[in-house]
Amino acid sequence: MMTSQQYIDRELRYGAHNYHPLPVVLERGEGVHVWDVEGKRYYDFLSSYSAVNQGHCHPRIIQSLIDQVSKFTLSSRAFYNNVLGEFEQYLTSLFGYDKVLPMNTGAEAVETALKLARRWGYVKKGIPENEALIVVCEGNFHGRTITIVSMSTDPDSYSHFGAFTPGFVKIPYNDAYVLEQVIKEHDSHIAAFLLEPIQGEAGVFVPNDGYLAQCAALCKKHNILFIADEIQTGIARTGKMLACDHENVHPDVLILGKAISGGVFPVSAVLADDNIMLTINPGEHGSTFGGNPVGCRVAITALDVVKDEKLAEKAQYLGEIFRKQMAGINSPLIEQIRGKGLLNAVVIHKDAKTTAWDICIEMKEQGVLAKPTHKHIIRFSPPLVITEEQLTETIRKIKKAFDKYK
Ligand code: IF1
Repeated sequence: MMTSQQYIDRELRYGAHNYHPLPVVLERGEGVHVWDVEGKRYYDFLSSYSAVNQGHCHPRIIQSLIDQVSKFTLSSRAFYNNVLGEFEQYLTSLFGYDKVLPMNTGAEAVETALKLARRWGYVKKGIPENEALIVVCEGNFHGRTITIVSMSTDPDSYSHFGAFTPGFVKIPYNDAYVLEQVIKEHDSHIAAFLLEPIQGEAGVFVPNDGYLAQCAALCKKHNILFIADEIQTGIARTGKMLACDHENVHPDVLILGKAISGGVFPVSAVLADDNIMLTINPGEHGSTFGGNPVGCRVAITALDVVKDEKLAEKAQYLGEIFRKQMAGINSPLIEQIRGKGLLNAVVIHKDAKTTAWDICIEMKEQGVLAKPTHKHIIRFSPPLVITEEQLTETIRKIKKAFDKYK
């Protein structure tokens, strides 16, 4: 039998070094729990970056995967298949759009939204060819492609990956006034404003109440598409089906990924109404695996689970409890606890000797897995199927980890 260290050494030897994982090797998951190769059980407080909101290996989702893969896996879009239309009808009626365009990963869906916005800008808004601008926010994270890192302000994401895609204007997040100024400056050339309703990678940065609604109103007034990247915040994570729902904002273009399939199969999607979506014609965009029957079937079940198990309501209720109980930990290391629903972060004092990494290692010893973002922030995002008792038990373990560094 191999030890954890041997698995880790093998990955280091043969795999690219594009990640720095916590030293734990997982082999099994069920609901809120994962097990390492030595058989130790952990509470998963990352949920694979909010992809497994429905919990690991949800039996209903796994069953629909098994049923579909036993029957038919891939038609390609050269032919129709009998599941794609059902998925499209389901998604458009659930989120209130005319059309959906299916892709696989988050980055692909973001690329799709950018192409859609530019196309709409040229053929509907009348922006002069090749001059469309898309406004994005400082601190954003939308994925890893060359075009997407061209929007990034994080040197880890973009350094030495140039030349970059032009056509982006970067403004501070959480400041509708700056958006208005930029619109005044470039108005007729701006196709879209793209943002995360809560910035994930930036450290679960929640904007002020009203920010999303103000931005959406400005976009509407100036004929600019409001595009929400809800890849991480969507699918009940923040206490509503979409984070934009907290401010009753209906984005012109909605980007979904991650938990849309319960983390079982890569599925992403872009939603928009006909006047936007139908600006892309046959042969102008697509993907070999996009809209495959396995992903479609899995996503339908994964969304059924979110509704049937009332995961949005649970996230809302348990999020309040989480932030309240965490405030009771009372560690001198903790500067702030912030978040919405079950997307939360603990900010460690920047000048503290103890880092977020140290705390995560100690939490791992206690049987809780979470991952630092930057040096001083820990993200806490358990599967939404967690019970109140399990949440309370985990917070006791988290407290023990912090107490170790008193
Ligand atoms: C990694 C963070 C999470 C995303 C938003 C698009 C994508 C993501 C809002 C791209 C992906 C991931 C990928 C990940 C780390 C991660 C992340 F720390 F960067 F912020 F989730 F918390 N839009 N987020 O959050 O989706 O192409 O990966 O499917 O390891 O790079 P993808």
